Amino acid sequence: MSVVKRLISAPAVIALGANLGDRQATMLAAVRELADTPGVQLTAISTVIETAALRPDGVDPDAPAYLNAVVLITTTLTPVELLAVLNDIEHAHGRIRSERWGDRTLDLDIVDFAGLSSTSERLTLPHPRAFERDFVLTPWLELDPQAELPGHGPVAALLAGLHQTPSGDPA
Ligand code: A4P
Ligand code: MG
Repeated sequence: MSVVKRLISAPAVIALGANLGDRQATMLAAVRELADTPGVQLTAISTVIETAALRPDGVDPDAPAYLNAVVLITTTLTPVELLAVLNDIEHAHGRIRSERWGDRTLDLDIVDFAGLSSTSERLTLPHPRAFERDFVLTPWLELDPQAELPGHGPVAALLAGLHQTPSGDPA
């Protein structure tokens, strides 16, 4: 049974973010390391975009800006095995976890894994905040115009909703 499972490749969407150090070099190295991981096949890499840091209390224009990107992979790893690989790559690039949404050399999140749903704290799928994040949805849509975020619908529609100008503002 486990042999059969490991022969089946599952598609996954990984979001990358970095706002400390040589952001571009770190992200490039991380993508290479992911591509070199046994059981992982890289299928697409998005354009890298620069975005203002989002903190728990809103966008912080004074914080170091992020580079963000998305990569698509197929993998024979399980979701938890993939998360462990991503955590190892983050660690190798000097990731220190201090405060929530604090500055970081590298953040690697699993946005979607084969449409699976998981609610554990260690691994929530799909990523619980991806649906409202321009810096995840824009690069993902670039790679897959038909992309759908499980439980939330088409990525194109989610992005259109984020970009909609609020109407009916009080005068
Ligand atoms: N975890 C659970 N589900 C997942 C998943 N699907 N993928 C757990 C990855 N990790 C997942 O993550 C905290 C815990 O989430 C881990 O123990 C992991 O097992 P973390 O990377 O240690 O910390 P974090 O990233 O600060 O936490 P969090 O709440 O996941 O942050 P977010 O939501 O990822 O936001 N602004 C810009 N412009 N660009 C960014 O990329 N990123 C963040 C981080 C904030 N502001 C940003 C950006
Ligand atoms: Mg993270």
